[in-house]
Amino acid sequence: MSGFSPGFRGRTHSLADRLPPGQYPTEQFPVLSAGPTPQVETDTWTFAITTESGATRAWTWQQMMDLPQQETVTDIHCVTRWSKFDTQWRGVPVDAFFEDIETAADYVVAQSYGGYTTNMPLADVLDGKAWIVHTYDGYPLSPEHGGPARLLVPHLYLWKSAKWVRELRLTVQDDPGFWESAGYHNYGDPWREQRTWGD
Ligand SMILES: Nc1nc2c(c(=O)[nH]1)N[C@H]1C(S)=C(S)[C@@H](COP(=O)(O)O)O[C@H]1N2
Ligand SMILES: [Mo]
Repeated sequence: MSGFSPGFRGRTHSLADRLPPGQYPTEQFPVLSAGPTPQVETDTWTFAITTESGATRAWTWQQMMDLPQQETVTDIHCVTRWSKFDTQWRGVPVDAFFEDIETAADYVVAQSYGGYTTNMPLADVLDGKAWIVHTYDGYPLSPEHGGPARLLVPHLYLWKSAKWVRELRLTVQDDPGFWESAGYHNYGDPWREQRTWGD
């Protein structure tokens, strides 16, 4: 033990280090939806990427499930101040859908069944930073949490994680989504507490 400074062991495992400013931890998983929960069936589900030139590539549910799947365990942070540690998801890294996509766009707008939209830099959904997830905690993702599949971008506030995701639309110009147009921060980094426009 001697040789370790006081508090060393405690600090290395401190949950406080994982809590962004202004957040509180919760074991619950609140539901936050701007409208009714759309009924999206897997047999008619498609997920598409549309480039800035209008070219579209689409995947059926089975085609999505045939892509390499990944488990991820991550903390999530909602702008309403709750954070949830160690959430477990299964899905496809967004990178896998981009293998044959030709684009020079720098931005993406995620579009959902039901009409919700949210924008972010394209770089923020690539390089292992985002997933299309269909399983939560070992069970099919429930409709109220975005099932059958949602975008998961855990390093940004959870409003960027579009539930019932239908399309990623690539844009040359940044195009604010639903909450971003209503005063939420355009980027939404929880560690810099980017909640609203002025932050
Ligand atoms: N399609 C869609 N996606 C959405 C929303 C929404 O209203 N519609 N709400 C966002 C917000 S504000 C948050 S905090 C999270 C909430 O996800 P949850 O309901 O699974 O907790 O979903 C985000 N994704
Ligand atoms: Mo939110």
